Amino acid sequence: MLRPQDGPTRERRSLAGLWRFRLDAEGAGRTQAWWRTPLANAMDLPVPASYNDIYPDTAIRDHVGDVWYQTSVWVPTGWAEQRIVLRFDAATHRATVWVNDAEVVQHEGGYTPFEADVTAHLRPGTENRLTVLINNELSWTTIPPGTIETRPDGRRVQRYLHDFFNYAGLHRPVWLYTTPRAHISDLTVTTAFDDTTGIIDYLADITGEGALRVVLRDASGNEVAAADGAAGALRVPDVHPWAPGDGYLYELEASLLGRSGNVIDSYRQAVGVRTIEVRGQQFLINGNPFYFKGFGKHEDAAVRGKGHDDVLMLHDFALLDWIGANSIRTCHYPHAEEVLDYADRHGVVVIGETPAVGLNRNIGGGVFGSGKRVPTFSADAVGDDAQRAHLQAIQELVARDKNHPSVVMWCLANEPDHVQPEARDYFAPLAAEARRLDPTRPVAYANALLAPPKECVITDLFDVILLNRYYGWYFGTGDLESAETELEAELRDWAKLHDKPIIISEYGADTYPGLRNTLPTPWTEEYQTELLDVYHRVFDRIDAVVGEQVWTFADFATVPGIFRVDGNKKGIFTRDRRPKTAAFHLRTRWRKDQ
Ligand code: BDP
Repeated sequence: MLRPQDGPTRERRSLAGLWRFRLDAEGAGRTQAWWRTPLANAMDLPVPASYNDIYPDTAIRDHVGDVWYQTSVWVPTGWAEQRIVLRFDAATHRATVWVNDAEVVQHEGGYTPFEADVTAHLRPGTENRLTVLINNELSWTTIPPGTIETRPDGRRVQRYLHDFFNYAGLHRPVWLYTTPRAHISDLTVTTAFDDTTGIIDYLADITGEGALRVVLRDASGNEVAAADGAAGALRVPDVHPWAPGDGYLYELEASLLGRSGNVIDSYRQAVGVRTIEVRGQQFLINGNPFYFKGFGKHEDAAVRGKGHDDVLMLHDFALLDWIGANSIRTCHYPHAEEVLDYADRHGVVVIGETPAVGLNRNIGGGVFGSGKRVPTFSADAVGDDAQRAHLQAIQELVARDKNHPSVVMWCLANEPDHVQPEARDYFAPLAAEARRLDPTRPVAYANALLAPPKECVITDLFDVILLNRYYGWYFGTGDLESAETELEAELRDWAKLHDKPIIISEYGADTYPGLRNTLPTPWTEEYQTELLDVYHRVFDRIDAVVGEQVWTFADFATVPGIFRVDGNKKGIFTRDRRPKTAAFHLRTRWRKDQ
């Protein structure tokens, strides 16, 4: 799915700003057709942002159900001959959209873009009303799942098994953009090497008539290859590869040409030439073993919630660089496309994750259950509908991110039940679909410690083993000696059982900033630092370990709970991005070879 862009044949208009907003707990707006008139009794709300934390009002923060957004847009008369598209980069978790009186699109899933051709519904030269109904409910048919509890007083409360606050709203930019009527509708690029020559295979989808021509330019703007046809291969001698820490990008300009050679449409696609391969217990980028250093990371910040913000994004990347991280996992959902663009340009490696988190009735809010197993994959919990939603989430993630060189692997789920035999039937078609859609990237899921390695029924469906481990925290709290021996024994088991690379995709400890002790006791800054040391000693002794991603980059919001002190405090940075002691420690380790 192509991102909107400005260019000789296209124009883009951001709809960021203050919109009108209204809660609708009773769902009255659907029957009263609120999209037909200016939204009554509305308040201001910024887009993009989560709506939850803008006002000090629990009715908004904890709202369950429908909310309405509305704005008005002027469409210039100059757009009359163009095809006009309305695009939402994300609407969490589902949306219905009207332009003036017409419903133009519905979308399910809170973290991938969707769009509608609104040419027939917009009136150029006038002001147009744009209304969005957003619903934040999670159920056993949604990804991520959840359940709604009705309290004795009639209040509906959203429950869910994942450990981050259920922020909702228009989290990412909203665009109106134009394309010519005949246009390039999709582009797919994959890359390979023939010795020092880069090979770029491209495939364009075209709507309407026209001939396709592509030109590839290097980062200085020099043309290095060209081809004609909707599909083909470009060869670049002495190619400059994209590599971790070296985000070198070429630009592929695709032009749709009319009979006389006139340019009907043109689209520019950044291309990083690189390969990914899993060989035995190694993860190779461009044929070189790669070791992941970094974090599982949320999109989360005070006030804006999960709202995308370039200021915060840049600051986070600056901190990743400062600490010597080379990679992130986009926990626990696809992050904004701006994040991937930045990662492409700066050589940051990304594990792209779907929103399939909490598919496990034996873990709640990051906390493990009593040991008595409850089935997750069943008709009354995660069943066929959820699997269909999960499949759609995978398809939309790959469609959105397939061309990003920074994305080196798909993580299809975080901590699902991996022991229940039905997990295999659930995951086999999902892994197969991810491979079919994208044969160039490995697939994985992040494993929680529910059972010893040999009891996992799904590892062989995947290419890389991602392990989220909490020895010394949830298991053997405070006992770092046992943590060291148990972690090592378990990792050696995995390495013996499977000829696959292992990444520790989560490890860490809640740490209250400023809480210090001469003895490392849980919640202190000393304990976080020592726990990381213990894990690092073990990782360094096991060759199959090809990466360490600490949980987590920064403290983040969760539902209230006795295990959470104003949110999850496993951040190496606080929620306002100040370093805890462990940050300096990690910096020493991660920067030692740089
Ligand atoms: C893991 C989850 C993560 C949680 C973390 C924790 O993958 O989402 O936040 O534990 O408990 O189980 O801190």
